[in-house]
Amino acid sequence: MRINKGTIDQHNEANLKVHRQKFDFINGQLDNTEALIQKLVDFNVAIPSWALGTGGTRFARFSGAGEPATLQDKMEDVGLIHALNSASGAISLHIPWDIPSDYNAIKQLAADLNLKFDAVNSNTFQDQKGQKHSYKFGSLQHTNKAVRQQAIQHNIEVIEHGVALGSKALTVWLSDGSCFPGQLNFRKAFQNTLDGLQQIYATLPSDWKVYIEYKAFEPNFYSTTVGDWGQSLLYANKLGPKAFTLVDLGHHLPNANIEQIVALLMMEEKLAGFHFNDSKYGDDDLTVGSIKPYQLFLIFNELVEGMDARGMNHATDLGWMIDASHNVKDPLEDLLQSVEAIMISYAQALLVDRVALNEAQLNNDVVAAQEILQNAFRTDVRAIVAEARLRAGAAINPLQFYRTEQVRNQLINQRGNTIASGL
Ligand code: LRH
Ligand code: MN
Repeated sequence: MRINKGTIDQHNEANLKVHRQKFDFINGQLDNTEALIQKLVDFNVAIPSWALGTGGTRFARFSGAGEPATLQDKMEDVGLIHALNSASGAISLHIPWDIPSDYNAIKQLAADLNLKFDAVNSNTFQDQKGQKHSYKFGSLQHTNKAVRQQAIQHNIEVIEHGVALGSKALTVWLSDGSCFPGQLNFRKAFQNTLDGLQQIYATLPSDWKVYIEYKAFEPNFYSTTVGDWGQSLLYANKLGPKAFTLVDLGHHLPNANIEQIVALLMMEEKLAGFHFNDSKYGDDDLTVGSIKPYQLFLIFNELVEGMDARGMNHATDLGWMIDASHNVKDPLEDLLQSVEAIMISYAQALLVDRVALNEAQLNNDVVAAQEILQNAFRTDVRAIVAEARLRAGAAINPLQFYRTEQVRNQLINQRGNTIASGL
């Protein structure tokens, strides 16, 4: 379903007066609004192809309606989100869930929808129909060479799919690990995995990157072979300059200091980017900023400090992706909320008075340091984020537009009560 530009203009017209009041109020308090707005206009977060349908848990999945049934439908839904917030101009595909049947048609559709193809994701955590060897006891770590070879071959094929689409990165998340003490020789599992990753790495095009995504637990519940940032960094350093560590916010043990991990990975120039989501307990894959918005702000605070310290391009030098699952929300509303939360945290981090913070840190003025950070975190930047959307031709209030225009009902009328497979 395509959003008509005229309808967005009408929406903005109706919201302009109130928006102007809010924007003029915050603009009056800041001295770098224009630079801030330009950074927001340039910033984009990729949408995962697997998060456009309703998700579920092992207990139940309460499916929604009007959900995408094909890759084309999924791209249309990402295009719809991007038309409303002009900050979601990329889709991240998962192979084999999203193997294009016609590459040229898919690339033409992406161009029509103003979308790029972000990192492609391999999948050796499920057994596909007709698959020769099972991944029940792992893939690249597996004790059986034939299983490892099958997983290596799959990742090489995923890179080929990505090259054909114009993607520039492969994300490898391995569910490999063990469920019981004694089940696995950790050293051999690491070495098998490294050997497999080295064979995959050797086939990477010169301008590609490989993102090593770590996760503390699930589906294995005793050990995970890429279980934390240290292990992922070990692999990335042993692989070479095109290998980086990907931070999925939900993949940490409780109370992990993720912003410190981010600062150090950037110090090592080994930060790939993110799978943004939020969680209270495990890998809950909840809406970004819905549980720990202050943590999200602190992560962006380290990102802005680290990127500026290295003269990095905020919009393009790291991988910005969402990885969420929608058990009780409309998937598109959930994704609109997630992108909004990311833009708000990024804008607040850009407001931090770096000179004053640096001075407070040098003087160990702990109170002043907290005041400087929380002053930015407590600044309501929503009108500035909306202004960036307005200037980029998108909607002042995407969620309000989505509901007022009854977009979900229009999708149901168009697709019928189709139910898509979400995670
Ligand atoms: C694993 C993960 C990984 C994806 C999968 C869909 O928990 O975060 O990034 O492959 O979710
Ligand atoms: Mn992830």
